[in-house]
Amino acid sequence: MSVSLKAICSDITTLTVDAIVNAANESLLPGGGVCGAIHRAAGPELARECRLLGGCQTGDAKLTKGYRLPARYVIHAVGPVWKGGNDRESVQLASCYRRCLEVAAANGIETIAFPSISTGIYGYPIDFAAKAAIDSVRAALKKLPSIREVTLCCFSPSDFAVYQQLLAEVR
Ligand code: AR6
Repeated sequence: MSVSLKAICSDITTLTVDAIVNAANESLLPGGGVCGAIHRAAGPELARECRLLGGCQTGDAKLTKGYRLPARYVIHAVGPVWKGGNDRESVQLASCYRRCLEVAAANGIETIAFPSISTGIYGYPIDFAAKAAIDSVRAALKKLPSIREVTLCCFSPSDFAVYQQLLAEVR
């Protein structure tokens, strides 16, 4: 069976999938952007579990429960802060997506939704970020056959258009 990879324009906290990904920071403490929205929707138990994880390095990902979210799990990924593009940002961003899918597969998660990691507060340009995201997800999925569905969840129609365009291009 082939995996479904698609982009949508939505609030990720409303999605009924096995796991949603959080665009977190290295401390894993609640922040703004999608992180703030996820913590608000999940409730205070989420921050309590995050505090026990001892942080997370940029490019890596850690799993918690989803608490009051429709999603059963949250995978907290730490994207790079954009510093102009010559500081391994693309390697670190690709690593985030790959690590989330590896953590998902290791925990029996078959359906997962990603926000556009690093493209808000961390300032990563959307077109570069979307390309790194799609390339990394496609490469990782080849090695992780248990993942059935990957949703790239955009928050703005303009970001959605960028993802749609890239997904439509020949692989
Ligand atoms: N659903 C889907 N996407 C969303 C939502 C939502 N409810 N809200 C925002 N976005 P950002 P970063 C999009 O800033 O750049 C936090 O403080 C948003 O439009 O959330 O990785 C963390 O704790 C953008 O496209 O994450 C870190 O300190 C994307 O989510 C820092 O921000 C990511 O924007 C991480 O910054």
